[in-house]
Order: sequence, then structure tokens, then C-alpha cells
Amino acid sequence: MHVTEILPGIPHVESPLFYRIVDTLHLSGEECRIATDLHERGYAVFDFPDPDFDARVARVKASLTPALTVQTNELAGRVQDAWRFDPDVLAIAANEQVLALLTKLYGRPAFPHQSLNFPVGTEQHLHSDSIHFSSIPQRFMCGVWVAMEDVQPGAGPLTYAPGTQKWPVLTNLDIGRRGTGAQEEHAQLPFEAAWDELIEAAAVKKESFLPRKRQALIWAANLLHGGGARTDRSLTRWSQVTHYYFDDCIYYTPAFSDEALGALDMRNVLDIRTGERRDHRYLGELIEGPPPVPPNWRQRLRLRLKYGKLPADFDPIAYYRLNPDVAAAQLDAAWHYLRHGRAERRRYRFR
Ligand SMILES: O=C(O)CCC(=O)C(=O)O
Ligand SMILES: [Fe+2]
Repeated sequence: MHVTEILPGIPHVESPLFYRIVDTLHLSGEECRIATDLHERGYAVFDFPDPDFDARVARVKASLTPALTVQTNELAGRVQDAWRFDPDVLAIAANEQVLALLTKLYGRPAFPHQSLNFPVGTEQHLHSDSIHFSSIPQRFMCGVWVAMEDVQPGAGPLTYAPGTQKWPVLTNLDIGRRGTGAQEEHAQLPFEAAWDELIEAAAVKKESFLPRKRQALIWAANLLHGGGARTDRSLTRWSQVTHYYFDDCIYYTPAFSDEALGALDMRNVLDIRTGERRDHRYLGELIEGPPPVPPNWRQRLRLRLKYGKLPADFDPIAYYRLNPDVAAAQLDAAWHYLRHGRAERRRYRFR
């Protein structure tokens, strides 16, 4: 049996057999360096392979700034899944070279499933993404963070605790909490005390990522990371994070699941490249996922009966651009317009 086939349920870069596997993957020197960093430290830095990167960044900033500007003219917040209406965000998320690299490193085809664009530091508490989006088998998930400008220390850089990806993935059961039925509260909040204590007990030193524009960082599913303090709030920190999943998994949110009870909060996972829903699979077998997010055709029909037809010139792309709150909330443009937008006299086309 080939060494890559012994533990197919563990990503190559996360495998206890990593050093045996890596020599068989036909990696370039640079790919091997990235694989080894990811295995040993839980992150790897590389230059984002896109000749049009600077032009894309300029357009993304211009396109998202209106959605991210608050009253005082200050940049704030984040846009989730801007790939739905912004072709440059999509191109960065769907970069073929990055996908090919991840596919090699994990031993399964990678696909992008969520994008986040940040104008400033997030100051997000240290966390493992494994609470938010995980897979069965676990660890078939990673984040790629790319700098859309040089990052200064005061801007609240991305921070991380090297090596922590090797720790067991904490579950609700570990922290004595039921995931099902837990609603309102922030998914990761109940875990934060445990992560902080573990970091302190292991005396792990946190590091900050101070990249130049176009440098990127891959993090492993269970690497503890967050946003550092914004000590100079005048500084921006434009960046994009794309989260990737891999084929042949169940995709779910552990924070709201109780695995031992078979209660999985399965996710509606879209492949950013196609906008289509991805199947959940267990050892190759199709597993029924959650019902699709509204609207399905039945709901559309009901909406149409109740609220009437969409205007003939309705442009969903324009609707997202003109109503970034709808895009940020991940709502279907047509559904939102019929249900709320028309009554609110929202614009749906450029004039
Ligand atoms: O950019 C940051 O500060 C953290 C982002 C993050 O944690 C994530 O996207 O998973
Ligand atoms: Fe995260």
C-alpha cells in the first residue's frame, strides 16, 4: 500500500506520517517548504500568485468602501461573501494555483466556500476555526489570508500561536456544553477561556503577521489565531480571507452540534467557483444535507403569489452592489427585494 493511502482520512500536511508522505508528493522546493511549515507550525507564508493582484485590490477597495464606511467616515466591519457580486474577490478566492497547492498538500481536491474582506483589524479573540466550520473527517479545512496592503504593527495584525494546530480539536463535550439548542450566544465565546488557559499553560508565544501587500498566509484548521490589538486606530488593514474545504466530507458547525448524539449542524456549503451547493459525503457516499437556504422554488412561488413578480429589469448584481447589507447578510437578492426591498424602495439597477 502506498504511504498516502494508509491514513486517507487525515490531510497529508496534518498526518503523523507527514515526513514519509511529503517525499512522495513531487513537490517543488518552495511547495515542500510550505508543506513543512504548515505541518510543523500550523501556518505557511507565500506570495499570492496573481499577476493582476494590485489592480484587483484597487477595485475591491473602491467597491467595498461604501459598505464598510460608518457615519464618522471611519472604515469598519467586514463583508462576508463579497464573491457573490465582486469578480475580483471571486478571482482571489478561486485562484487556481492556490487551489492546486492546497489539493496537493491535503490529498483531496480543495474548493473555496467562504470569503471575508476586512478594511481594518478584526481584534477577534484567539480561536480555532474548527469551532465554526469543520469537516468529518476533521481538519479538511484551511484559511488563506492575503494582505491587500502592507500591515503595520499598530493596525491589529493577524496573530497566531504556532504549533497549536497539533492540539486536539476542542469540542462542546470537552468544555461541558451542549451545542444543540445553544443559540443567541457567539459560537466561540464559550471556548475562549479554555483556549486562553491552554496557551498560558503551554507557554506558547503568539506571533504576528506583518506582511507586505500580496503576501499570504495559510493556516491549518485547528491553529489558534485572531486579530491583534489596534493600537493605532487610524491604520487600515485591508485583507481577504478565503476559507477552503476539501472533497468527500461532511461539512458542519461544531459549535452548534453534539457529535456523539449524531446531532450535526450541517452547513449549506457553496463552491465559490460555481455558486453551487456542494454535497456532503461520508466515505464517498452521498449524505443528505440541510434544506437549502431560502428561497427554494416553493418559497419563490409562494413569494410571487404574495408579493408579485420581480421587475423585468431587476439586476441581482446591481442589487447587491447598491444594497451591501443584503450581500453581507448573504440573502438572496430576488427574495430580499420581493420580501423587503420593494416596500423599502430600494434601488435594483444602475442608472
Ligand atoms: O483577520 C483576522 O484578524 C482573523 C480572521 C479570522 O479569524 C478568520 O477569517 O477565520
Ligand atoms: Fe478564524
